[in-house]
Amino acid sequence: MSEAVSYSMTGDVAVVMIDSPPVNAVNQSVRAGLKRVFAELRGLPGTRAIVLGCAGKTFVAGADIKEFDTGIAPPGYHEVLRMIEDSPVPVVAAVHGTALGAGTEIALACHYRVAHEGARFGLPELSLGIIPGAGGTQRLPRIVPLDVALDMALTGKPLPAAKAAEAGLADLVVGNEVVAAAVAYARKLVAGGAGPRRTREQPVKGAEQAAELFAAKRAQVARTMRNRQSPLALITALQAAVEKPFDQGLQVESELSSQLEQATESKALRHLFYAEREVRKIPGLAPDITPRPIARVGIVGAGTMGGGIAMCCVNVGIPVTLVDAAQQNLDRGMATIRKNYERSVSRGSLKPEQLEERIRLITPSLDFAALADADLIIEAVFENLALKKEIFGKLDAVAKPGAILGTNTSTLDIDEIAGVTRRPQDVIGLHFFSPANVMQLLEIVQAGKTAPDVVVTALELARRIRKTGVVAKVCYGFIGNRMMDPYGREAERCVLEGATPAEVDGALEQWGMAMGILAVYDMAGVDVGYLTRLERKHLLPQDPSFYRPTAVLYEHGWLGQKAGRGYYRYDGAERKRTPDPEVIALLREEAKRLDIPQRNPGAQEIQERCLYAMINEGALLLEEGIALRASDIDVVYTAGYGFPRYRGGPMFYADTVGLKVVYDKIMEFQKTLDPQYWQPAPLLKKLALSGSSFGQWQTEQSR
Ligand code: 3H9
Repeated sequence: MSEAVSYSMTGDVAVVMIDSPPVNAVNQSVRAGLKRVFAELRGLPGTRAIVLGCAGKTFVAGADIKEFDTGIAPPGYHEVLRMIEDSPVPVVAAVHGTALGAGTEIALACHYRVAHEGARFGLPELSLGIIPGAGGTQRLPRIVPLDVALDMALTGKPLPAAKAAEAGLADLVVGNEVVAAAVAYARKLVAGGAGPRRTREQPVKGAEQAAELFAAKRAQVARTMRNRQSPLALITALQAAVEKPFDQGLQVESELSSQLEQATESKALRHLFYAEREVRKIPGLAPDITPRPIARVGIVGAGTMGGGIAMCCVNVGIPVTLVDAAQQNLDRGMATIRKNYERSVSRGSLKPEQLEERIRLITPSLDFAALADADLIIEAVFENLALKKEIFGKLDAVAKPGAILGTNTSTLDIDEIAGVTRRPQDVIGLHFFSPANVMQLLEIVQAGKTAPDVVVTALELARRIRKTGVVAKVCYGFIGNRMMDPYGREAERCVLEGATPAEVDGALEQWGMAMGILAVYDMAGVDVGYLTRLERKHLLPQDPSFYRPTAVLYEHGWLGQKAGRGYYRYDGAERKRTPDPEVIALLREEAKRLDIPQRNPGAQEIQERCLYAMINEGALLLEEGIALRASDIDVVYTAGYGFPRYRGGPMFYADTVGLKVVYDKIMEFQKTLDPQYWQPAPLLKKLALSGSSFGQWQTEQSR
């Protein structure tokens, strides 16, 4: 078996290499290997310097996340990093790829750092609900100024090599092979008489600003990272670096780290880390299926959605043909795309010549025949089945053999759409979320006859355009919108019972949703949901209160933000939402007409009704096989619906509450609320009564 850590001598410089594919994550064997090698080198006469580098595509990308579940077996991080730092000869880190988390911390324990020009240094621990736990909070502010250290650790955004050099984190940036460059650098150090430069012996940089900085960051965290504990713990640990000697600071970091590792926040975020990688693996699909090549994409519909999808493609260099029935739509669509890119240019995230290049990659056309050479055509027109069927008939006539036909429907029956073509095996749902160029999620809907390689191609497309693709099967609303239905139903019903829109949204936002659902309706357009429901009226419950508030707003033409009013008023240049007394009074009147007794359900009941209704629907989706895994639902909700990541997604959240608690509450609501809506999903009932969880169920299913 090859060793995770080995060394060789290049003259009097020892080159230590970590080789732990795929990303050199630090596990027990890496730590043990480093300990063994550094001990051996200590006793090796003639060693004048040590270079520490990594094999493969990257420097250490972090601690092995799996170890947080199993416990960190000895030797521990502190012991190993201390050995590196204590080396009597200079140790130079040779960094390429991404030094993340424990990777950056190892580099900080080295005495000097040489970085490849493409390298990046980052501390993404907060995204896992933990803080740097291998001395990062104590060593980083001794190398870079305190404000830079705080920003790096709070945002998790990696510093590119050039910026790292500016901040003092990299001593040298090179364009050639980094290990060889680090050996040359080490030789120079030795020749110049430089010895070890131990980070822990350096003073904290910028400590004089510490008090204001910490106060400002605490206030910012309270505002922007609601309900989370790791960001505040991070600030406490950095504060210890300023206020305490190194070893005591390290102790503070260790205590906070172990608390955080056990907390639900970190378990939820670690769950998502795995869930987001698991979604790419589709049970039942042979691993050797190759995706179809996608060199050109066609898009039908130059509206907000079509334009956003076009941007996703040209952003990664895929040329697009954008077709619409009316010239003015094409002109408006192209103008919007340009305006969006201009905003990026003014923010400095895009160069003007890149803007022009991207616009050049889009060919607008009024003619469906222009789609003949597209490898993938995505229909993105209004949500109307008859219209979509008509378009698919036309696409079938013009698309080349083997071209994939995607529909961006968010609710409709894709089998029916595929049925109008002679190639249902090439038809798939590609549900983008608005704004498509920003939102992370791509729901990939495999219809009854969709060929496996078409699913694989869609997943590959998601990867290329840097989105998270989640595969679902066909049903009304697929995973995301189907679960939104009962969630929104309860929110609207709470409004009729006496809560104001601001109380309903406030309860959901306080719990952690990015935006309350009623404010979301205002943003998306009140008409969108109303008209979708109108189309499937025959399938909806015979309940006059069902989604009635939205209908009332629609009838008044108060269609949300675009109309300046909906559930709220949107006045002034900022279009800030404010409660609308007229709407509240109108909804009270409506409740009276419907004979709904008035009471205020309160925040906790609003949260439980909305979330448990959503979770129950999720359990039905699992039973029906619409979602492949409970964790896929969690990815859909956190990537596409503003569900708080630190709660892990709806199904993981249900597990943390306890399925028996959720089930009992649903049974209580069955008695106190409208029983037609409070029927526990059989799977939820079974798991709750047997003391199981969605997580356990998923593990059993995959065996
Ligand atoms: C930390 O360091 C704590 C410390 O302070 C010390 C505390 C005491 N562990 O993403 P990819 C796997 S916290 C285990 O598809 P890419 C991943 O699951 C850590 N496994 O590749 C996948 O496996 P599979 C801080 C890991 O090229 C495979 O590697 N570090 C880890 O798109 C390929 O991954 C982070 O948070 C890991 N740390 O992106 C960095 N990382 O093929 C997390 C990856 O079986 N990682 N794997 O599904 C990343 O951001 C990306 O993986 C990276 C590569 C950018 C490195």
